[in-house]
Amino acid sequence: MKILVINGPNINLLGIREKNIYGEADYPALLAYIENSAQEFGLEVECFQSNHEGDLVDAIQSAYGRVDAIVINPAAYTHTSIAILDALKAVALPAVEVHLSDIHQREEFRRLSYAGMACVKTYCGLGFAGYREALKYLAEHYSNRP
Ligand code: CA2
Repeated sequence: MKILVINGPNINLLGIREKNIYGEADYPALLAYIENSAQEFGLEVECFQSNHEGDLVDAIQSAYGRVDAIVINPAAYTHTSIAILDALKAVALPAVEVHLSDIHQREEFRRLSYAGMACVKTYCGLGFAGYREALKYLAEHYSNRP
């Protein structure tokens, strides 16, 4: 089973500021963590990060017919992007939403997730472990499906 893991704007800056919210570890450490988690569940992963909304839409479209599922942290576009929501609906692959922080315990504007409306599951507030949970969920619920 192959999974596309998509991260949105500023996730590449992890570990340099706001460590109280997002933790100490940097983006390369997140990539290593995702790769280790994928191996644990016998999954193949491809990771993509962009600061640009259209590139994230292109990445979601590129998943169609090529991968089996998506894990996505759209970062700030979570709360604004109907384009990302529509792309997730269009490809109609099982998608799991991940947020490092608990978006429900922060500013009011972070509570609304458009992307989440097209996702089968959301993990938030677990830090890196949210990505592991997302991969585990997909392995348990969607592997061995045609
Ligand atoms: O908690 C999450 O994973 C978020 O998706 C992270 C986004 C934020 O806009 C969402 O509301 C929740 C922010 C991405 C990382 O931002 C940084 C800010 C400062 C330093 C490093 C990264």
